[in-house]
Amino acid sequence: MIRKILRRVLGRALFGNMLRIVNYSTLPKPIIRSSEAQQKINKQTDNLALYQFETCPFCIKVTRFMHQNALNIELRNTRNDHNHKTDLVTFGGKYQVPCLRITQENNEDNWLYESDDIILYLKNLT
Ligand SMILES: N[C@@H](CCC(=O)N[C@@H](CS)C(=O)NCC(=O)O)C(=O)O
Repeated sequence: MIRKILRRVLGRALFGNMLRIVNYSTLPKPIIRSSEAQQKINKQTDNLALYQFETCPFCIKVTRFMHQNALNIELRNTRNDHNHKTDLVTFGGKYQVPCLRITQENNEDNWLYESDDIILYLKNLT
């Protein structure tokens, strides 16, 4: 039983870290915008933060999209920072990453789960 759990945990860690290495070594080149266009998009993403961790395949999907589209969004690692995890669970409603925190002008937050929905939201900004 313990061996089975150990094998599963180690397998996941190995898979996640391999994914992380493959991701870093195959990162596509980001698009280049004029500085005005980049400043405009930076303003649009200023109110966003992505809760994630590096070995999560769904998070990698979103962060690759961000990288490719030169979207400068703050990354909040829920594995390394307990406060980020607590915020995600308390205010977002559940512990699932990736999750995009969208702070509106009235300072209220929307918590957007699901990698495909996050990418769709970001696509509409670009
Ligand atoms: N359908 C979701 C799946 C997200 C998902 O399964 N995330 C995992 C990490 S890879 C998670 O948050 N698991 C909760 C945990 O680690 O406790 C998506 O596409 O975003």
